[in-house]
Amino acid sequence: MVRKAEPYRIKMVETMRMISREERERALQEAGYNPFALKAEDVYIDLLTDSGTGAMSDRQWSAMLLGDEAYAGSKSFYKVKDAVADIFKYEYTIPTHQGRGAEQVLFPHLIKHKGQYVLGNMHFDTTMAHIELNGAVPINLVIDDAFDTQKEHPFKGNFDLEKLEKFIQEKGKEEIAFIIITITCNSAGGQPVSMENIRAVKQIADKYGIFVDIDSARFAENAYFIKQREKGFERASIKDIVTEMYSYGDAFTMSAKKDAIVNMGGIIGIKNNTELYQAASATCVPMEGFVTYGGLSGRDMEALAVGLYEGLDEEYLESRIGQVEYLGEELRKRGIPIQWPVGGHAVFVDAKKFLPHIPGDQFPAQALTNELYIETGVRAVEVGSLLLGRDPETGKQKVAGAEFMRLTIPRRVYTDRHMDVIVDGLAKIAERRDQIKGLDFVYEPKVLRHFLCKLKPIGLDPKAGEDVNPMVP
Ligand code: P70
Repeated sequence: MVRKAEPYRIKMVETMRMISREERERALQEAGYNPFALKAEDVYIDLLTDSGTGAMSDRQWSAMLLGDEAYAGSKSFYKVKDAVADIFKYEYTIPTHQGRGAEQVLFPHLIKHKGQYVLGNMHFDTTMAHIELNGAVPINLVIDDAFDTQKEHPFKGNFDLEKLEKFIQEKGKEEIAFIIITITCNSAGGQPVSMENIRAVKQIADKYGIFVDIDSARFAENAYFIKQREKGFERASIKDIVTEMYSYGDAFTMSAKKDAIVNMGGIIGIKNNTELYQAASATCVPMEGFVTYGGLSGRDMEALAVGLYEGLDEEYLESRIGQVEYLGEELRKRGIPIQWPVGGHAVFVDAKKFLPHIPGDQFPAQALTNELYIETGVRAVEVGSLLLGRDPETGKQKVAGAEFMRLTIPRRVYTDRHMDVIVDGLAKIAERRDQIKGLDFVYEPKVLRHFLCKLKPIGLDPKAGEDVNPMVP
């Protein structure tokens, strides 16, 4: 497909700078070989996340001036509520400071007792943490094809419906706290879930009386893929596709920092369930703030109400996903193994294939991420064994289906020339890949360890990392 030019012009720019290779080596060592601890100033192209890193539009910035002082009954809140009612058709809206805020408020009301299961296609990091913090057990039931990075499949984020139903039958429906559908499925590579699959999950849930939550960070990108790839939706509008997707949920938790293109914000949407809304509201007040601002300022909510619609714009989605695809195709031409087809928000490099000599418990994707920073100043992020963590009961490393380095593309921020820098860098690294070493912990936090851990390369100086201060982020 011929790509159109970006459907926007750039009105404001930020100068970026590349520090020298020696400076990058020192910065990474000081960061304990964990790019989360790098100063953003020391990063050239930042592909750590697409969360809160998008460029807001002139319409969003000007809407911010309309923001009120946001406490009880904020007029900015009602704009978000109206947008949620219009797009998702959910009755209740609770704003939160970001996605994990929504999770911490809603999940305790869905988990009835310790040891219950939460069934997902694939849980992402904070979602998994909030499930575990509430004593429940997250189970991933994505189709096996999700882990076969070379296999063509239009919807690699789909649930394995047979596995889902079998799990419910084996454990008993009262042992299932809820089902969570993550769209797009971040951990599998930003892979979409088909409408047919979402519908079928809801049918199974209804059969057993199980609640369905939609983890909604990238809801619009998922709808775009449905329009592109699923029969019967070729002519539907993105908004109508979103509305249908959400007709199969009972609630949603959303990090608005992704598809709603704001720097900060989250939403809980609840369909027709006054009791749950009341319970969640009572938790929101002490955790996030009053229910008409949930940790956000009026300005944030104004930008969010506009962003929810901008994220649905088809020309924008075509340009955004087209850029991610461009990066993926160029990498493939150079023989770099990636999750294929590429997902919505990122290209996921298959580090198991790229660095076959590094075992999972030495974090090959983290090693590759570090090498990419040294080579090019580009910061990516590991989505593999390091992010997955340990079983909280046994303390054993969980087994990752894939070891990915995620090249996450912020919305409306970088150009194709920036993508080329990444491609050239990885092609160079490929030539010396067998010299790259695995990593071991110097400091390992118990929960969400990937954000704050410190590491050292295995087999280098055995004292390396000993002077790392774990208290410095
Ligand atoms: C990301 C960030 C956040 C997220 C998500 C899904 C499907 C909920 C949340 C929580 C997290 C991250 C990871 C690595 C580096 C930086 C940030 N995903 N559900 O980049 O939302 O962050 O707003 O609390 O993807 O994928 P929030």
